[in-house]
Amino acid sequence: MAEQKHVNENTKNEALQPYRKDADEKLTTNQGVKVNDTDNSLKVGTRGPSLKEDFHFQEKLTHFDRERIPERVVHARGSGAHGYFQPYESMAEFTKAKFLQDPSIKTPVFVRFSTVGGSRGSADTVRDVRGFSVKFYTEDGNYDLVGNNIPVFFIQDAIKFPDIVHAIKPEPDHEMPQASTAHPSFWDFISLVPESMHMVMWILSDRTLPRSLRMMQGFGVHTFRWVNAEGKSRFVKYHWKPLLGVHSNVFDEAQKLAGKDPDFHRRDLWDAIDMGDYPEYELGVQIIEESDEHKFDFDILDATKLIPEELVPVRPIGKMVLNRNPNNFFAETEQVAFQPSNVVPGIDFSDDPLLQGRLFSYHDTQLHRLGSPNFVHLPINRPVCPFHNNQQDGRMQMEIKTTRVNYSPNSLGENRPAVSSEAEGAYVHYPERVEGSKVRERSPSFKDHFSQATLFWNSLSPVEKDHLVAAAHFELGKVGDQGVRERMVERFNHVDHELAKRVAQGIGVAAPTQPVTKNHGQSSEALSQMNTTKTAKGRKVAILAADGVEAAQIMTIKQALKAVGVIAEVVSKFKGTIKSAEGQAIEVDKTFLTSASPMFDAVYIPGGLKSVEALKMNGEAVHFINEAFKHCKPIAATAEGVDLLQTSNVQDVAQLDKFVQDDQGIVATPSTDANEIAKVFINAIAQHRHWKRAHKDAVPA
Ligand code: HDE
Repeated sequence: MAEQKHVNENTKNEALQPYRKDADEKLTTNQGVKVNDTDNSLKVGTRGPSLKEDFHFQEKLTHFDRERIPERVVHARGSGAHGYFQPYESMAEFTKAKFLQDPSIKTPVFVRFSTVGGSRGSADTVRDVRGFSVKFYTEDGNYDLVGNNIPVFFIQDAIKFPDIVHAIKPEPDHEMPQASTAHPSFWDFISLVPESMHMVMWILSDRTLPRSLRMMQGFGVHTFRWVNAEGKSRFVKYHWKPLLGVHSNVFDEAQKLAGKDPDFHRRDLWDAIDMGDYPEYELGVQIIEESDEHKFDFDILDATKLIPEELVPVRPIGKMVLNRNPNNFFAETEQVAFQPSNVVPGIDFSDDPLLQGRLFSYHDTQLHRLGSPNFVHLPINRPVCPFHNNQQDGRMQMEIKTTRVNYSPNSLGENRPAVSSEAEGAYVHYPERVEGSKVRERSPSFKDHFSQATLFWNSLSPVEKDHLVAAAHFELGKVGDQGVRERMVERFNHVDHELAKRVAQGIGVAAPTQPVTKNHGQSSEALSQMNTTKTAKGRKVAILAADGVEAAQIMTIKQALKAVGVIAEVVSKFKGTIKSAEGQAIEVDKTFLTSASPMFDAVYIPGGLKSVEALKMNGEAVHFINEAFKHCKPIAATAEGVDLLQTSNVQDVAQLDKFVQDDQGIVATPSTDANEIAKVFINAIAQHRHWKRAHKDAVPA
């Protein structure tokens, strides 16, 4: 893509501008009165009583008392970032949306990633769907694409949303468990609502354990509509693909990370942007002609279905780059208000009953959460184009409207603000023809709840299948009610007989003797993470070291890793510096207390007799290696560093006395020249995990 020439000029949104300090920044009250002491309240004598006239105290405390607003009822925990979107080429053939016309225009965006079930303060790495919301500040108004990292949803009709969310959330009597679906009420609901089975398969898969927000996909989920300048409409499905590939943690790691660093994803995103390693996602669309609406064996209005990429390929249309961290979490990430009903000319809705319900619910929830219809004037929510209307007053009105005319039609104000024609850029809803009787019924075309759940299962690699079954054992293992567990096995039996038998084995339920239906045997490549982009870029390596380490080996590996966008950090017993064999001071980035192997993607152990002897005697260092080994991460060692591997469980799998370059991701050489292993190590990191690793289950880590 050619370097950007032309930035959308309409970016006068304060939230998008960096924070500037006043030259003379003094503490004042909110009235602008300078304050002489903010550490002592005003009292009679030094021992009190305190005085009511202390207006600074009162203002400080009353504001503090009101700092919290209701957290989002779902997706409460989120992380935001600014960036831009740039199309690869004009999409004029398909949509008149202005931000998709000119490849030289960068449209500013604000993105919020989130978990769904947990509270604002819950951990990042819980097993959960991730929200993927993008606000495009286009010259025709704001467009919100509010998606998830899973392409389908639990339910088909929005009226069931409160039910599924109540079932997911902590149980109402004791408010347990936090940020987890591993509890009876969730599985009770799921076992009674078969339409949820496809999404449940995704929930139990590695998709709900992303390694990084930079390494997960996004989906619009619903079928939307695009309309071009001639008024021709087509259906579209949106896909965001991360340029770093789609990668996950293993469940054990994710659980440990929730304690070791509950902000793991937020920190990873922040640090990457801070270092200039900007996360990038390609936007793709599946375009379906209106005449093809009914050609599939599922209904494209049913949000529990995806359109396999084999049937309709994903066409890449542009790229999003996240290049600026927010200045203020509350003002931006917390107050940002997404609404699927925020669309611009050229983008319209389908009749998906789940989408239709969302078009109401988001605006309603923002009114409650942000407390006033004027939330649209908050800097993060304001459009970058001019906006005028006769909406008036309301709590926290931030504009001082200067006209006496606030109705339409009017003659006193020359009938302004005036409506526009479609040719002048007005949004005109697509004139879809509809007819029918009012009914509370589900379309018969929404009836098949299992075929795509089976498609997903068939598409997974053996390792992904193992993870899914283990996740089901964990989740259902926390359900005391035998009836619910039995019903779930029965549901899994509709997906695949083998799957049902494997799940039953781990949860104390008799395995079903017969399949319910024959597995259709179809699969789709795009559904397995095994087929994703493999790159070492964006990964993090721990270098285990102590006094006496060979500094040259550290430097060589660090340089080689840096050249391919991998960060390396020195982990040792104490913070501060260690002294190399050559007498050089080496900065320690993390200690065995402030870090753990789940925070890294790979481990390297440099040589240096004294260093390795000290690490051998340190149980935490040996545990670090064993844990990385168990989680199938690459492990490299040079010179005496190899001896540390001999002390760990790694010795069981690898011939450590000679250079190893195997498919187990263990890279070791007796040589002191770290260059000998750099390339192989980087390749091993790019693989992400080495699932073929033998004996890993036996490792006590
Ligand atoms: Fe949401 N959803 N949702 N949802 N959703 C909310 O809006 C709702 C659905 C999604 O980062 C709420 O501002 C209904 C599907 C994301 O701020 C609420 C239905 C998808 C976010 C709401 C759905 C999503 C939300 C809570 C069924 C993927 C976070 C706070 C019809 C396409 C947005 C808020 C952010 C948030 C309602 C289903 C994604 C209550 C009624 C399907 C990413 O309005």
